[in-house]
Amino acid sequence: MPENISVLGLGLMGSALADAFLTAGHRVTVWNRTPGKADPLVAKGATAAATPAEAVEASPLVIACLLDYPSVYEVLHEVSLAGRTLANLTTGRPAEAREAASWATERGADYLDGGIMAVPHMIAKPGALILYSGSGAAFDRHEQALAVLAEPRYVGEDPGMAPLLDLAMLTGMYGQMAGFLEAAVMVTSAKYPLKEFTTNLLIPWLNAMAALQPAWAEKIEAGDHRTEVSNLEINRAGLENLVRAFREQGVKPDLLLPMKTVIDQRVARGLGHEGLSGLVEELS
Ligand code: FVH
Repeated sequence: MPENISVLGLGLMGSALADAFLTAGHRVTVWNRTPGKADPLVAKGATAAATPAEAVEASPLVIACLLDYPSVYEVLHEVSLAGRTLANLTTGRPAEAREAASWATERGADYLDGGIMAVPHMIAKPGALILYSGSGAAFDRHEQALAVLAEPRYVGEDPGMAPLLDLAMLTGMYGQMAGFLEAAVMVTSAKYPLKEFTTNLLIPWLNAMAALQPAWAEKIEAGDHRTEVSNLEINRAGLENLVRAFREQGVKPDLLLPMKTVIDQRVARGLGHEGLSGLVEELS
């Protein structure tokens, strides 16, 4: 069933979201600070609102996809949100999401916060995921429309949960990227072909390690850091060896050093018998 949906913010992501709604047959109203960005969407059937208030007035579901939370307040501070669902897909921190939820609720809106786990060209394609948290009733009401953008995954009433999980997933990505970059510098320092290393050696190894992570998660949840694989003392020696090897190759292990620091701390506390999962206690 076609629905009225408004999209505030037509940057790369907001435009992709509006485009996906249009392609799915919804009646889409768009607004952007710089009006020209609405033109390609208007050519496809969207209505351009002259003001944010006009866009909010047009639809029960209002998507905000702006630079940051201050820009969301800047756009909506004088607009009545009564009876609307505000789905804020702007990237932010959990505390910002909770504050925005109170702010929107005080103005009469149901609030959903969203974490987009995709880049613009992935929107409306398999593999794209958007995490939502906040009003469960609003999510149920709009789930079908939101599913046009990406798989919608509701993660709870706490509005901060979607951004928190978004940031946790990005953390995993940055950790993996740090490992890849360090591996790359080591491999290229020896003039070994990096693509061949990445495809045939690194990726299968990382996949095998990733398969162990659910078991690690169970141990962390249980606070049980015993290991039958390799304890922190062994890992401390392993990282010491890695750092020396990097320096002997004439390259820097700088992205690995923070991990070594935390392992050293844990071992210095006399907990070298634990597995790597024990490091979460040092970080808590
Ligand atoms: N692009 C991506 O891959 C990521 C994927 C994960 C989620 N992010 C987040 O999505 C938000 C928007 O990102 P974007 O890629 O669309 O960003 P831009 O193309 O730079 O567009 C920014 C829009 O925000 C408008 N804007 C900025 N400041 C203000 C303001 N003070 N008042 C009103 N609007 C403002 C800007 O308008 P204009 O410059 O065209 O006039 C754009 O519409 C973001 O949170 C990502 O982290 C995307």
